[in-house]
Amino acid sequence: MNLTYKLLASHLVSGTLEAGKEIALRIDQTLTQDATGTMAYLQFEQMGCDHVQTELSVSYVDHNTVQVGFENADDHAYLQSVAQRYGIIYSRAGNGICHQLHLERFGKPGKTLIGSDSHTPTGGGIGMLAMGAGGLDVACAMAGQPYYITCPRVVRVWLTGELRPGVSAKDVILAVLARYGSSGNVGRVMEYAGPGLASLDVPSRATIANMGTELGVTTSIFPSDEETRRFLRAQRRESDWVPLAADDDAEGTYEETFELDLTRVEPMAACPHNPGNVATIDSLAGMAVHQVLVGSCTNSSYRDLKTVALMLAGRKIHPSVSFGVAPGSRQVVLELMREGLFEKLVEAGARILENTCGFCIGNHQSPGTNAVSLRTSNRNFEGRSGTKSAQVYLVSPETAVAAALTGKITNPTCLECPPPVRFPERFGIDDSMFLFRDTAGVGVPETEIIRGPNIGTVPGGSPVPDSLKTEAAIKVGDKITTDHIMPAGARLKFRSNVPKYATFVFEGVDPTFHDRCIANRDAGIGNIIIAGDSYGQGSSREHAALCPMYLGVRALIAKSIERIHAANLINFGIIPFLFENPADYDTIEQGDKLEIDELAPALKTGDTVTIRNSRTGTAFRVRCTLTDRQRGILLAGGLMAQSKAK
Ligand code: MIC
Ligand code: SF4
Repeated sequence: MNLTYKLLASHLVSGTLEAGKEIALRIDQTLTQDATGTMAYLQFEQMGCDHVQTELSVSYVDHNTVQVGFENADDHAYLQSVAQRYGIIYSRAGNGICHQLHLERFGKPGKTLIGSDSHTPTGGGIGMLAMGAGGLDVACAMAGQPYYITCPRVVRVWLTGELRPGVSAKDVILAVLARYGSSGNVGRVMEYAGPGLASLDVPSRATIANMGTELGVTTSIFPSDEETRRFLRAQRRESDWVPLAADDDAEGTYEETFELDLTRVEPMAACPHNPGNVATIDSLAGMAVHQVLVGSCTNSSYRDLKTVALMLAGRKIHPSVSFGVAPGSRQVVLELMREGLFEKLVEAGARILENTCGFCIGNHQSPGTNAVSLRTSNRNFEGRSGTKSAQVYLVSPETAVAAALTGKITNPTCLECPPPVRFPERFGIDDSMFLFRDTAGVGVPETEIIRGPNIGTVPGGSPVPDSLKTEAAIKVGDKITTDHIMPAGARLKFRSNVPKYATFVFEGVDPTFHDRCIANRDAGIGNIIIAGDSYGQGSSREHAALCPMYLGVRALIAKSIERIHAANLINFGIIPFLFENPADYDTIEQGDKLEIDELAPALKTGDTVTIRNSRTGTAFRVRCTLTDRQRGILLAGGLMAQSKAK
C-alpha cells in the first residue's frame, strides 16, 4: 500500500478503498479558526452533544484580530466560552497561526485531522492525513460523526537531489504547481517520497503540504521518518512519533509519479492573479517592487524567519519598499529573540506585524494602487490583498528578502545566502496561551456561553421543490474563487452574521447581485449561478454556500466544481449541477429564465435533469451525480435541515 491508503485503511468507517467511490473516515483531531469557527460552533451547539467526541479539538483565533469595531472581540468571547463548555482547547489571539501552531504543538503522525480551513493539509508535513473542510463537516466530526470524501487517486512526487542555497520549499511547491496547475486535480492526493526527502526538514515539508492546497487536491502527505522524529523531539513530544512510509512495493498503486530533482529547482514566483501562474524569478528579474511581506501559514516558521533575519543582518531595507514580517507563532518570536535575531529584523527596517494571518487575508497591509507586492503567502487572487489593481507575486522568504534589499525582483541565489537553518535541539515551550488543556475532551457544562450582538444564528434551508422557476442571477467564467463569491478582508468581521455578510456576495464581481437575488427570492423565483471550470477554488469558507443559500440561490450550473466547495453546496442544499455538454454554457445569458419540471423526482431517481431556457426556447441537460447520502441531504435542503426533519 502507499502511505495515503494505509492511513485511509486505518480510519475507514464505511465504503471500500476504490478511487472515485465515497468513503467515510474516523476523524481523530479537528481544528477551527475564528473566521469559520463561529458558524461551525453554532452548528455544533445544535447537535446536542455534551462534549467533543474527538481525541483532540482546537479552536484557534488568528484571522480576525484587527478588531475595528466590536465584532471580532464578540466572536473571540463566544469562541472562548464554547471551547470551555465543550472541552475544546482554545488558542488565544496572539498565540499564532492555526496551522503553524498545530504542527508545533498537537499534530501527530498517522492521525486524521480535519479543519475548517483549506490549509489544514499543512499537517501532512508530519505524516498526518489532514484535510480542509466546511465548518459544518468539522462540527459533525466534533460530534463523533465520520467525514466523507471521495476515495482519492494518489500521485507520487519522487524527490531526488538537494536544494541549492537560496532555493527553498516554496520553490518546490511552485515547481509542482507549474507541473499540475491550480485546477483539474480534484480527487487527488500528492504523496512525497524519495531520497531528496532527507534534506527537507519538517517546516519545509509543511510549506509544501500547505500550498499543495492550491493544486485543488484532497491533501498532501509526507512520510514520518527520522526528520519527523527530530522535529517532535525538539517540540518535546518525541513520544508522539511513529514511523510511517509507503510499502517498498507500492509503486503500482500510484496514478503516476512526478520526478523532481531538487538540485535543479530554481527560485520561482506565482504571478498575478493565480497561484498556478508560475514563472521563474529570472524571467521577472528587475521588476520594481513596492511592498514585501513575509508570513502566513506557508512561510512563517522558525526556519523561514531565521533565514530572513540572517539575510537581513547588518543591511537596510530599500527605501522604496515597505517590508513587513508576521511571525507564525509566539514560539518563533521567542526563539528569534533568544538568539538575538529578532532585533536584526527591526534594525533592517522591518514593520513587525502580529502573529496572525493578517495581510494574507487582506484585512490590513493593502498595497497601493497598481503596486507590485511580493508575499510569501499562498494565494494571490485578484483583490484578495484589499487592492484590486495590485499585482501580487507569491515567492519564497529568500526571494522576498532579495527584493526587500534591492527594491526589485532579484534572484536570491545571486546574493550571499546563509547556510541552511537547522532548528534547535529543543525549542522553548510555553503553552500558556492555550486554554482549557485540563478540561480538554470533557468541558465545563456550567459555562455560560457569551453571545454578543455580532453572534447571529445559522439560517436553515428548505427541501428541493418538485418544480422550480429560476433566473440565471449571475454568469461567471473559469476559476471563480471563494474570495470572489464571499469576500474576506474588510468584510471578514461579519462572518457570524449571515444576513449582513450576505449583502457582500459577489461584491467585487457584481455589486448588484445581492439586490437582484433578494428581489427574485421574495417573488418566489429561485436564483441560479452559471459558472465555467473550477468553480469554488481556494478557501474552505462555507459562507460561500451559506450566504448564497440565504439569498435564495437554489442551484449552480458549472463546468467543474472544486472539492470542498462542492461539499459545502450540498451541506447547504444548493444543487451542484454540471453541464452535460459544456458548450451549453455559451447559450445562457445572465437574466435568462430557466425552468425545471420534475426536479425533486428527477433527483430522487437519477442524476440528469432537463432545464428549459425560455429566452432561447431550447432545453439542455445537466448532471448531478450523488451518493445516496448526498441525495438525502440535498433533497432535505441541507444537512441541518435533514437532521431537524429526522
Ligand atoms: C483563506 O486563506 O482563504 C482562509 C481565510 O484561511 C480560508 C478560511 C476562511 O475563509 O475563513 C481558507 O483557506 O479556508
Ligand atoms: Fe491564514 Fe492566510 Fe493561512 Fe488562510 S492562507 S490560514 S488567511 S495565513
